[in-house]
Amino acid sequence: MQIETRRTLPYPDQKPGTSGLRKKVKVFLQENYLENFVQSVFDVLGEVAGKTLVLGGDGRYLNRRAAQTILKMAAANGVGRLLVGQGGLLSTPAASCLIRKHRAVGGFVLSASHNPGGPDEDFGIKYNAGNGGPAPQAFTDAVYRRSREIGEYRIAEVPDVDLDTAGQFDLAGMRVEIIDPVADYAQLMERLFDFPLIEGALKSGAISLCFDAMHAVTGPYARRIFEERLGAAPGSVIHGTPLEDFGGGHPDPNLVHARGLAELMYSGRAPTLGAASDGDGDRNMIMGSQFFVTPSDSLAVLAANLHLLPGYRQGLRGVARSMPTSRAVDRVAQALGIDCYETPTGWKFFGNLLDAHRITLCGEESFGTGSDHVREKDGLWAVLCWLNLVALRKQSVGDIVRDHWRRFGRDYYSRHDYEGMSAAVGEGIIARLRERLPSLPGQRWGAYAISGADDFSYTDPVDGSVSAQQGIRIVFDNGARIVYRLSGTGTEGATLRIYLEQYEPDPTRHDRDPQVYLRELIELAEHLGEVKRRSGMDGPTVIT
Ligand code: VG1
Ligand code: CO
Repeated sequence: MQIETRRTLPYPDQKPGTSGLRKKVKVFLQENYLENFVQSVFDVLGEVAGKTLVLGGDGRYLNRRAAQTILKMAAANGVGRLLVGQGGLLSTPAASCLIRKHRAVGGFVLSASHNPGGPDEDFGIKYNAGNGGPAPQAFTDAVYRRSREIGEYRIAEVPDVDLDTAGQFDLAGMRVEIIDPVADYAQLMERLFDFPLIEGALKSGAISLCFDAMHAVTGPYARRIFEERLGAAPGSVIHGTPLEDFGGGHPDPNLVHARGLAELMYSGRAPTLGAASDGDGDRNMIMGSQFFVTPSDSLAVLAANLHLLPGYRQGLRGVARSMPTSRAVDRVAQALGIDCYETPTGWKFFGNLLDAHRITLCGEESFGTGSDHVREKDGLWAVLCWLNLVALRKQSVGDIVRDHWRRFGRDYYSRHDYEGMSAAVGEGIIARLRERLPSLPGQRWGAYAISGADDFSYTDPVDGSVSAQQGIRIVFDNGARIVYRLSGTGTEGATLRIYLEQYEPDPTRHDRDPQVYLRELIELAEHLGEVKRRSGMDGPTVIT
């Protein structure tokens, strides 16, 4: 018989974080580490006979090896059909698209997203459910429980399969389809946007684009869609070949890690639109000539303009943002008379709202934007939104955003990350803030008087589930806000994130540098959190 049941011992640390299980490659290379987690997912899933699953990843180190293991385990666990992206590749939004389109029961996405890759860096795996979105908390909790008691896993004793040739074959009774990772996704994009308009504008030179794929998974998608289909000039996509170590960089689209792109956009040679995406293709950074669009502003601008695009002509049902995302989108929702939801950090919290048709658009301050077309944030989708908008409105990116601010006011925004502190220090900072919450309201520092302070708790309006302790919120009566939380995606120590924002209605004050405008608030945030004293760090390691 080709199917083997092998004995294994549980690991204690397979608890998924904000987005799947992320660990150092070395951790994943421990005996049966991946097998245990994958079998735990199958054990929680139950009967999969005759059902379809999707598999692919961001191309990082270990992607291919892990894909081979999962293929063999899927066959041994009785999966009917497995759709695998050619080369083992699938962007996160493309995986979501495939799960929905082919009515799969779910899918495995191999990625640690924006974390670096390579033998000494990070690997990750996440399971998405039948709606195409990240498995909900109840499911990942069950997987974690199962992983702590697992005693055996099933695997088919068969040679490795050829991941690089599109086609179909049988693997120990399971039908495997190696498919073009781009085709279904590109088709979906074509339905949502005005491709003829964008194509005309790109080919005539009315607009131009530089897209930085950061040597991650979006390279093949961007080349096919922007260059081949829409006629962007050859070379518009840079760093377009996926590499196992992303060329040594962090595939994290922000001004720090996409520095080359940022320099181009602030130079005299800047194209109309500059954009970048992350390791697994769900994040986006949007820039115009001499202009950086803060992700929270991008969400608000899209909320105000989405109805202009073909896939959204019927308007928005509602919008949602993660709690630390700025309140710019709330102002648009209010003007449109639609609901605006505030959810904890992580895309899984948007799933129920999207499935229940309560929202059309949602986003996070962490360079994530998406709509009801899939159940993940979607980097290229966001870039296409902006391409379509600049082609349609015939305005620069900067002018579109400045117009928006004139209409709604500007929410100055910044996030300060303190990476690499010990877990104890990070937890200490949050614990101390939590302790002081009751005494904070009413306290005043200069122009800043605290009007409210809490530890964010979310009750899902669809299924009633409660997620507590999702971040410390401090709100001031002058429209400012500070949020503190610890990252749930890191693989070493702790990262403290401090989110800062302040509302400015006066258009004559909309042209300031956010770091300068927010200076007092930044100092206050550091002071209230006792960050320097407790961490010994001089300042943040990354500012976005
Ligand atoms: C970060 C972001 C969060 C995002 C998550 C996954 O989580 O803050 O908004 O959903 O990454 O994105 P955390 O817990 O580190 O703050 V991705 O593109 O890394 O899957
Ligand atoms: Co990502």
